[in-house]
Formats: sequence, structure tokens, C-alpha cells
Amino acid sequence: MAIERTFSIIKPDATKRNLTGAINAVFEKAGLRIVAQKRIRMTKEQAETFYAVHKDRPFFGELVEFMISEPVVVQVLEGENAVARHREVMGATNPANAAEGTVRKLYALSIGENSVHGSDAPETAKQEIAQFFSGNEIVG
Ligand code: DAT
Ligand code: MG
Repeated sequence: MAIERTFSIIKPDATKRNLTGAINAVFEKAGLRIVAQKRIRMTKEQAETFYAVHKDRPFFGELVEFMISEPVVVQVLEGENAVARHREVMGATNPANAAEGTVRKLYALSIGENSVHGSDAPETAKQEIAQFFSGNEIVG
């Protein structure tokens, strides 16, 4: 399996509780390398664009407001099978269904305030990385 990159966000509920390092430790233990990282305050427009695929869902407004409520940490993670590996250590969207030891089982507060985002496919990862990082900000 080739080395792959994925896009990750440490969400407002987690940055607010000072969990950036704890979550990064889970990623690094899983063999994912942080090859780009920055703490930003997402604009409403950025959040709406990022989650456009969910724009018709009833939780869309709430999701956008949550993502701009506190700073987030956007990241590029690199490793073998990184997209799937990252999803595995993030755990299920709803923390009630997340496996032991996953970030969402350990830290998520609810299905909405679920601490982390991870790309769902290599193609999505490319688009999401390009929304937040220029090539020279990624140092593999
Ligand atoms: P994931 O973040 O696991 O890829 P998703 O893409 O289905 O999950 O949804 C994106 C985010 O939207 C998710 O992390 C939290 C929010 N969300 C999803 N389903 C929700 C629901 N039923 N109620 C509230 N928020 C929800
Ligand atoms: Mg998703």
C-alpha cells in the first residue's frame, strides 16, 4: 500500500478543552505523520464550502455555527493507507457507536461535537487539503 495523505480537523469542542496534543498523540501512535498543521478560525464561508455536501441536511446550520465557534486545527496527515487508517482511529461519527480507544470514544461530546474530521476518500482528501493548504506549507 502506497503512502497516502489525508485531511484532518481538530474541531472546536476539542481545541476548547485543550485536547490538540492528546489527539495528535493518538494519530502519531497510529503511524500517521503530521506533515502540515495550523490553528485557524474558520470563516462562515469556509465552513459552508467545506461541508457543502451536507447543505440540505437538517443539521447543516448548526454544523457551520459549531465549526466557527472556536479555533480549529487543520492538518495534513501522511502514512500508509492514511485515509482509512485515520477514519479507523477517529471512530464512528456518533461517539455512542465509536470503538474503544478511538478519538471519538475518548473525547467526543455528541454526534455534532465529535472532536475530529477526517476525509472519507483519497479524492476528497485532495480537495480538502487544497482548500486549506498551499503546496509549500506541506513538508513531508
Ligand atoms: P464524519 O464526520 O464521520 O465524516 P459525516 O460526514 O456524515 O460524518 O457528517 C459530517 C459532520 O456532520 C459530523 O462529523 C457531525 C455532523 N453530523 C452528522 N450527522 C449528524 C446528525 N445526525 N446530527 C448532528 N450533526 C451531525
Ligand atoms: Mg464526512
